[in-house]
Amino acid sequence: MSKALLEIKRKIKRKELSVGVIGLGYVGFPLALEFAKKNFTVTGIEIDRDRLKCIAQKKSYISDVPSKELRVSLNKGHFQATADFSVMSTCDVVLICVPTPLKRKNLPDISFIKGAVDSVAVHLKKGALVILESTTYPGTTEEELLPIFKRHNLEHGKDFYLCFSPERIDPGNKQYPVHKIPKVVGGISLAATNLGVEFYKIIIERVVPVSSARAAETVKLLENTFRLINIGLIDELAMMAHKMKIDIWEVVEAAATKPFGFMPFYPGPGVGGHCIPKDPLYLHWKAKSFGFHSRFISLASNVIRAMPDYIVQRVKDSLLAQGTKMKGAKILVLGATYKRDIKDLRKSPSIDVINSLRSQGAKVSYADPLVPYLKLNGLDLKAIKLSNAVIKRFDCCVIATDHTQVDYAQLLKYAKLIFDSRNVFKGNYKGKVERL
Ligand code: SAJ
Repeated sequence: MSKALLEIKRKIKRKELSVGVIGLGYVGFPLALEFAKKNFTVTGIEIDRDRLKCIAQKKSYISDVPSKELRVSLNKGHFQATADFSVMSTCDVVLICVPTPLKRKNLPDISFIKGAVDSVAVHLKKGALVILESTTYPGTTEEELLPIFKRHNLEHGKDFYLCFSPERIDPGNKQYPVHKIPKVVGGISLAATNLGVEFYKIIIERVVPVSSARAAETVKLLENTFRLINIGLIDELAMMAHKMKIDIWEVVEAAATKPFGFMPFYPGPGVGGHCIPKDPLYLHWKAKSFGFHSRFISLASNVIRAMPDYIVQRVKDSLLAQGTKMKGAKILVLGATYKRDIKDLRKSPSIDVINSLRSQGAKVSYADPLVPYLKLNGLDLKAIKLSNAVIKRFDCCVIATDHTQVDYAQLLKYAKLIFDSRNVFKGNYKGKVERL
């Protein structure tokens, strides 16, 4: 057993291990508190002043982190948050959980990762373990991060150890809290991987070592590319089934009875959020640098990207069947966020549906219990409060995201026409409800 492994085991056993977490968002903040709850000393680095202010007021801004837990860890001195990277000099393990967005032309943007690593390297404690959790393309840890440490005259395996471990946080998922989600980890060396395994075993029931950081990076991208491809497939089959007068929802439900070899995906107005639209494009971009064009990722992305306009075309056809033209039609879009009961507008296809309806001359309003206001290309929209009279006013109500707290019975009773892209109204409501 390596000296470093003996050392980390000793520190863990004595609860002397000091943990640093860069980025206190929906990934870093729950992780930081998990280690603090195990009575380790955890320091969060956060550059967002508003977040630091919330923490100073002992108020959590992430639903998976109860303020009570935050208060206890702060009061016990097991957790502190700062914008000052110099505290990294006291940390035995540093987790990097910063955003990896897309730049224009769908190019990966790892500037947040590189900035964080540069700042960490300046203050890194000798022998520290650094683990990147931010989703990124295969090769980032080895090809982009190692050179930064080298520039700071830090030698891997001596001055520090480096791993990648994909984040798998599922915000709001009570069935799978952090400690129940198996953790994949792959290091630049076996010694690094072993340290990563030892570290995550503190809080996570099952830790899965892989042969390299590159393999670990690819695991995460496979997981989310798998979702993109299958959502693209079911979106295309939904369009096909409509032509063939087959109820795609009934077909998926029946196929889902197969106890093996099938996993249900459901059609919708497109794919939003901060993971699924982006992660596969990181893989697509890296593959291209090897001269490999992933046709599946391109095709699925194109099918999905066309869904908002397809939905709008179906709404137009449904209106026409009732003798109403799209131009000037009063349309209410229900659900502005990208996913049921999640308050997140990032890349929400509902917004694309609203923009597409407006481009066809419809007068569009929206209702969403989680989103009181919407800023759309300079237009400020206020969420409509649903009532019998209000619902009656619209020529068509489009269900784009199916929040559970909406009264769909009321909608069915008072709406003239409903286009349901989420199968809220299972079954046949001829003439009143059109489904995707
Ligand atoms: N969507 C469909 N049909 C489906 C599933 C999703 O149209 O069958 C749409 C959703 O409406 C949404 C988008 O795709 O607009 C993304 O939905 P998602 O369920 O994949 O949720 P996300 O974006 O929150 O993905 C995250 C990912 N988690 C991590 O990367 C750690 C993903 O790997 C998880 O599988 C997913 O949460 C989850 O299952 O909740």
